Amino acid sequence: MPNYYLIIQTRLGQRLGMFRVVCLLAVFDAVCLLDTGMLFPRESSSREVKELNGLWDFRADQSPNRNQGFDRAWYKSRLAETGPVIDMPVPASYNDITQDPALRDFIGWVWYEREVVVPARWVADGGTRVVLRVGSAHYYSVVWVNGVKVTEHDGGHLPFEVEIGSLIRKDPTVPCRITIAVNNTLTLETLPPGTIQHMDDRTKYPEGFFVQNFNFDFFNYAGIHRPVLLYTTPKAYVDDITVIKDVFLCVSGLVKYNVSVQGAANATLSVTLIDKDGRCVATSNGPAGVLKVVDVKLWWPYLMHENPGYLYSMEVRQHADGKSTFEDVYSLPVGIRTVSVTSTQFLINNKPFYFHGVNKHEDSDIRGKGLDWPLIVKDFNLMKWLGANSFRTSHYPYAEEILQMCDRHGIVVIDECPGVGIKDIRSFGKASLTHHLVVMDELVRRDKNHPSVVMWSVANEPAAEMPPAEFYFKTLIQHTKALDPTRPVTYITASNYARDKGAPYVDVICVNSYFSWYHDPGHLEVIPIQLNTQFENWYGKYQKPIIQSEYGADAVPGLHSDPPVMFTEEYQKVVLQSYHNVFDQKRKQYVIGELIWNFADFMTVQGILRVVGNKKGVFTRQRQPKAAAFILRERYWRLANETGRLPPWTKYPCSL
Ligand code: GCB
Repeated sequence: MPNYYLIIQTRLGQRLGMFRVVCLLAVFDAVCLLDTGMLFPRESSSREVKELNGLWDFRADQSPNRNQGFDRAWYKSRLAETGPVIDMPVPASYNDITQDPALRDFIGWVWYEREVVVPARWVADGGTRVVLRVGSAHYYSVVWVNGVKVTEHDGGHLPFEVEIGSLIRKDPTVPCRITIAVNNTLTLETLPPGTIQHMDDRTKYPEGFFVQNFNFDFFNYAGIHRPVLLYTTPKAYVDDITVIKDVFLCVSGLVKYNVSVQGAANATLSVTLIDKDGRCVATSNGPAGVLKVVDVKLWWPYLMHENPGYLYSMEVRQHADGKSTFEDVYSLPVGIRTVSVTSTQFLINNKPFYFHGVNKHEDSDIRGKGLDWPLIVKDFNLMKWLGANSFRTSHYPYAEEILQMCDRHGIVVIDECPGVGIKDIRSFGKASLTHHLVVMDELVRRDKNHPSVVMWSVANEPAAEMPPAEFYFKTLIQHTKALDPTRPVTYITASNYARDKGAPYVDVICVNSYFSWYHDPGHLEVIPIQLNTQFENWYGKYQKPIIQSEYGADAVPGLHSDPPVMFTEEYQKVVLQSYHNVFDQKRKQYVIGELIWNFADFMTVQGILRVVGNKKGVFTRQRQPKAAAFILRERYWRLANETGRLPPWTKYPCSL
């Protein structure tokens, strides 16, 4: 765990007589409940990575209590010996892979297994750590290697890992068999929460019938959603890196870093910052220090600068000591930028930033929530086509690979934890809060170094008016701020401004509203007045900047009507335009952003309000534009040309 340090940093300001003290809190250690890092696995001269993606053996435990796999210890032998297995791609949700509705809607334990040939040199060299890492598996996972339990993890959207070197060395002649059992059952204490309801009335339901209830609007896809891999490090290794960036007079960049090493008491470290042309621009030694970059190239958002997403590479080198410690090298991309908030503005590098972006889901045909590179790249191309400069990871942390794309392309991110659907008062209890704090620790630990991440969102639309919400959100937000004092913290509200218990603690008010959809359906004329009232009420009470974090309407592609009626493409268009008119007045005052709900159509549970999923996308689930996409595109490019600093060729779409 990085030792957060007290930096008493005197800078040019001191010379000018302005003494500035930057206290980056000794609280990190005090609040963070985790004791190891979670650096993204990267190859280097001292590290190798072996991906285990592809086909795994798979078996759902269909026994009535879903516990046969544990009762009969399926992990002890090859899964195929315990019963019938099928091919299952990793990464992918398992739900839409077969034609079996029972698997699509399955609740309980599923088992994955795969044998791996481990390179002989990894086995032979006892000085090599071999780490098994799962990018994410939804929701609860237990992992065995050659029948020995090695780890378990609670939570469906963040990575976990375990060192397995000693196990694979036990008998180097047998292949390494990895078994992962994953359970998608949600409880009142999971994030997101859910409950299982058994239906015992035999006149209505078959024997053993039960359903899972939850208060969120996306399909609870399950399985191994992100890459599984093995990677190596030396025995003594760079375990974590924390960088905190500051900019001085727009000329010098300061990168304060903190490196934690495991396996060596006194490691010798050197740190080098390298620019895109391969030039070394700053160096330092030791586990903590400051890299000063003269003529800094700042990290700017897409459309705010002609050279967005500028990244340096920070090379951390732990030197061999000639005896037991070997060299370890880790390179971390670093973008230098600042973020701050005033009562009316969101500032990046001290310049006002207006969020014109989208809300997304990790969701697509067949793969469900499985990481899929063609989809990721297509989505980035579509966001750029739209002129979107930002998105929110509604309603859970997305794959770190996506954040890396954001860093490189300058797409700004509001990074949300899976605190969605917290509506039951029992989910505000101690166990829920404790778990929520751990999830924030895991999220900040993974994403703290991404320049694209500018704000944390601790929840979406909780029942914020319930009495326990005040203590719950006060604790959660303060904890998150202590973990990361450099970024604002928020949660997304849909509560009444006067009764929302968490709003006093957030830095930015993020409001969701669906006027003329869930309220006054069909009455487009109410939007101007109701939206105006919404903004005036929130700002009047809190004097904090506001983001319209969701708004929109369902449109079934190809349905048309003029005058517009609900579910047609025309209705969706007019909803957007009516919201935009109000945004244009309020963004001159305190509205700092607008995020459409949603980028693309996505799957939900079946119900009378959803026609094969949620259709509020401006793109279909197959990423084809609806009429609303063109409205948004015209607007976003106009906003970009007004608020950004664009090279001439990017102005083209304005002539639309
Ligand atoms: C919301 C939720 C989002 C839903 C959306 C809708 O407020 O935050 O998860 O999908 O509304 O379409 O109802």
